[in-house]
Amino acid sequence: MSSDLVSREPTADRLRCPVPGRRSAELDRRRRAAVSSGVGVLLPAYADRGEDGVVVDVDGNRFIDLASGVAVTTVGNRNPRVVARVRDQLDRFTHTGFFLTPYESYVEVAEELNRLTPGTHEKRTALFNSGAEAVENAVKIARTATGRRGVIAFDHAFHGRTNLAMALTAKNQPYKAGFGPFAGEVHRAPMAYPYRWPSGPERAAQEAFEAFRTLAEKQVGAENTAAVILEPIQGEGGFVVPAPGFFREIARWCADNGAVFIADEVQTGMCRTGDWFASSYEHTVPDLVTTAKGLAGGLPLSGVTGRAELMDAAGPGGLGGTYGGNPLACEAALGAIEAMEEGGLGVRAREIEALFRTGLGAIADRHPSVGEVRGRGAMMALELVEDPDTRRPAAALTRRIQQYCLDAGVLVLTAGTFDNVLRFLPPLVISDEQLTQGLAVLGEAFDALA
Ligand code: PLZ
Repeated sequence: MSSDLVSREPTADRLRCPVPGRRSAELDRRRRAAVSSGVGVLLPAYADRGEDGVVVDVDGNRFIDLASGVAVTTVGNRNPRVVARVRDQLDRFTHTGFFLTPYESYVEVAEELNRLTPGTHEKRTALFNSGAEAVENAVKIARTATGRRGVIAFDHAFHGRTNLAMALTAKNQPYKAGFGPFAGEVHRAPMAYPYRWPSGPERAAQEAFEAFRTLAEKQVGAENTAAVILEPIQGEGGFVVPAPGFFREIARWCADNGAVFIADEVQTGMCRTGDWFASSYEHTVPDLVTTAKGLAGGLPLSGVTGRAELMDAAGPGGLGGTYGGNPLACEAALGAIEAMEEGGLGVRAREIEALFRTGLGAIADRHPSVGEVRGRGAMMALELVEDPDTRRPAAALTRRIQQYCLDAGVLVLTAGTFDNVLRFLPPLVISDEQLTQGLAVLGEAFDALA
């Protein structure tokens, strides 16, 4: 991006006062006395309102949103289609329990997920509340369908915070430390992480696959492997795009060996990467797909969608939960899917990628601390290093750049096993101008600190 394109709204116009303002500071005092400190808070700016690409706090500060609550408000906050459907549902009923007296919207969300997930085979869906719950249920389904127990996950993986999901998640701090013992029969294989593969990115796919195969066949045993779970782009792990071919080879190994291939699309799904699901870029049809986050426009809803013969393997009552597929959340999902389809939000995600590639590329050209620019669609990242030769992770710099952006009114998240990745995942309805302003602040942060 050339600098004359940058029409940065002066910080003073966005921020009315230093953060936290008076009202936020008061709320934060109450939080410390009332809320478990195990629930972290990145920025003590208490939300008052969400707009398309902006979050407004209770002191009137406006933050450019490059985080969308971790890929949740993909269609924006208060998307009109979501709001209209949820309002209407509020006037009808708020809960019955789908297992007790079912309702149409749940069936319709299942039909939509069956239609939108990769592959034209016969599918079924079950709905839950959170991503972690979807992951847990995908593993339950794989185990009961195969009669096997072993599950293989990868380095840098994040699959959630419940017990089995924690076992599948790779990173110790803060996700696992002190929370064991973890669910058994979980094994970990190396990830084809191109930037950090010891013998270079060209060899990552082949060598990581060989290491996976040795683990699966010699240690776990193919005949014991119920499922292999992989994110098409690792989210919390640092927006790691697997080396080309790796994802597909793993899926093929599963098909050849009777194991269930689970694509965890909780973060990548629902137009985030420019297609409905990121597995499509890998020309892969997963056996099971987990969804959550962007699915329901901000309401809690998750799903497992996949091959009918797998999804129907659990006995009636084997899958469920009191709230799974809540009627308000289902209506929200139908509204969000309409908004994505009619707003062409997949195309928009690719436009956002182009804008970011230009803006982040310009920063990378000026700053050798940017080791890599990577990602897909509206899921882009910078990996920061202390030295481009040793590739030693620059965690402290990453944190300082994030803080600079937060202080200047731009919501930016970090990620990565080494805490050295800045990640950008704005709502897909954000304006070019807001993105450009966000990128300008990021550029200033690098110029000031890197
Ligand atoms: N699978 C791929 O990205 C959630 C977590 C935020 P839940 N990622 C954001 C935090 O700090 O907890 C995630 C994911 C992938 C599963 C999950 C879990 O989804 O809805 O948070 O349970």
